[in-house]
Amino acid sequence: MALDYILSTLMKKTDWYKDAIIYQIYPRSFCDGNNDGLGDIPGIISKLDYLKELGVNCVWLSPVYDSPQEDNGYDISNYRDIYKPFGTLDDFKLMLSEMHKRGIRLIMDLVVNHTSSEHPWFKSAISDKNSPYRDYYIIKKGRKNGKKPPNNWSGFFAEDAWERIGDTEDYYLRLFTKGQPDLNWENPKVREEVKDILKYWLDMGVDGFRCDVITLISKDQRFKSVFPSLALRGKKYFVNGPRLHEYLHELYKDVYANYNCMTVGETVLSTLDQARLLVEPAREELSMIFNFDHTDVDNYFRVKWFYRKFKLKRLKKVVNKWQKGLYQKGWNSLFIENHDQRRCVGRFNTDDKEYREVSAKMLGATYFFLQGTPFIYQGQEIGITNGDFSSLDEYQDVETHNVYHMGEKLKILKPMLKKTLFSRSRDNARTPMQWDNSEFAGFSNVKPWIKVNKNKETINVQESLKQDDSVFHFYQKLISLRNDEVIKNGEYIDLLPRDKNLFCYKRKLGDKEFVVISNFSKKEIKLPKIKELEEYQLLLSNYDKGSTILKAFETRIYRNY
Ligand code: TEU
Repeated sequence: MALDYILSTLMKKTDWYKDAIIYQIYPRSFCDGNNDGLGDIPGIISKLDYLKELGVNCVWLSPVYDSPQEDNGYDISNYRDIYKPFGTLDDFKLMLSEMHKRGIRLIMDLVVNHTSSEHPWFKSAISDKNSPYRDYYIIKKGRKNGKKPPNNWSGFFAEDAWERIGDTEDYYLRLFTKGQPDLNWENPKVREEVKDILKYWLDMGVDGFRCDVITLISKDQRFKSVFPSLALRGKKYFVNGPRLHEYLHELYKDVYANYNCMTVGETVLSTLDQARLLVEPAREELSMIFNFDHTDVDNYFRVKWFYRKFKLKRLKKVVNKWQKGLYQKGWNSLFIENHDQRRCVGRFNTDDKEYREVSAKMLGATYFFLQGTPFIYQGQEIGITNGDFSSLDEYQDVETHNVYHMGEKLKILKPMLKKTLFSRSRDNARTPMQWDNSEFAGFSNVKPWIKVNKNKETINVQESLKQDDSVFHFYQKLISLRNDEVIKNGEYIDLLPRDKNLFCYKRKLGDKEFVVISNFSKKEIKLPKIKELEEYQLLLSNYDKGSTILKAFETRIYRNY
């Protein structure tokens, strides 16, 4: 077992996550160990040497808990057991020890803003008004004798936020699907349940948690209606609610403080000021957060369906805000893909065809040397593209279907609806991992639960491992360059904030400087006259020979030490 891992588990609490390179696994789509068409834990175990070779030292595992899978596991019916098709608790324990043997930590997905409607708590809550679990959920009387919901809030999946309980006058709050009732965190029993769940997995040796939609757990108890709007009506009453920090500090004090673990909060719609309160070490709430500002630079109103042309200056402004905003105040997370976002190649003005590899490398280098902990989403390290779905029935994601039906209701023209929906659907990130060019891409020997992208013929791990200049080997180099004090603690300085095509920044620690320059366009652009680029040593580029011209999507990394 890797020495630094053993040492850190002996020590009470360390900020090991500041040296972590975290690989996100979406279990349904990673590797199918028993050929039932679904990825699973034995499949993950069979690929741990691959992750070791890539160089990552921590895995974020999207939910593997027991679940009816209405939202692919983000709807949990038993927090202490594994979804049977994914394997058993013994499989899980074996996976955890095999990871630790390789010096790879594991963080689990903590989904406690809501449970599944199949969870025994909820079943009891709605079957008996006097159930001790009734107050585990947010159940309110409807207006007009139950004919109308308690207020006009709407949820994240383009539906009303309330579900009527049978033909009673009562409704339960569900900000996602009707199969995901929100928990009532006002109830101290609910918070005790969550603490016990955390201790259960931490005592098993798990190293931390990615906390799902954690900024939604506190709701404004006035449950007031709001002025009608198209999306997320009422969000000011259920995002960053009044007791959020109190609850997070309670979890820290009663659980996290006693383990050498980390937490990363998924904080949709959070501002920099709100983020500072969440990650300032002295406040003892979260280790870091996922903010989504950079994933909203190509949409309007932070709703990804409202397409907006990408502008590099807008992205640089967001990166500058968060790099400077949290510098020496809190720790950032760094990501360009996850299981809710479309693939990055072909996004941010890049190209997923002729320039796929250089685009994947350019985007990788650009985000990898910012301050914070980098996350790599499965397949990103070989430059996987969006899915090649051709009809709505090939999509599996509940959100995609909900939004399609809302689009129909709003009479949005089908071609426009499909274009936006298909390019931005979450299923683009959930196609089976492409291990080789066999029929089902080495993911399985049988037809998977979701369509395999035909481009697995050329885009697959086997091919990437063979080619020295592949995206995989480029990510290996990025990972090896991150182990550097300047990257860890250096100040962030944007060297070309107003340039429309070039993203050039440096990380500075004393007189040591590390510089990244990236061309976000297909055009060839003259290398700007910046002394750092003329005098510093070129470490890495996604093109063989550098010149005074930056080629399409060219990226270069320099340093003076
Ligand atoms: O996502 C929350 C969230 O913000 C997403 O729903 C996002 O708004 C949406 O995908 C944008 O299209 C978390 C999980 O990451 C997601 O997979 C779950 O569906 C959701 O919470 C509910 O648990």
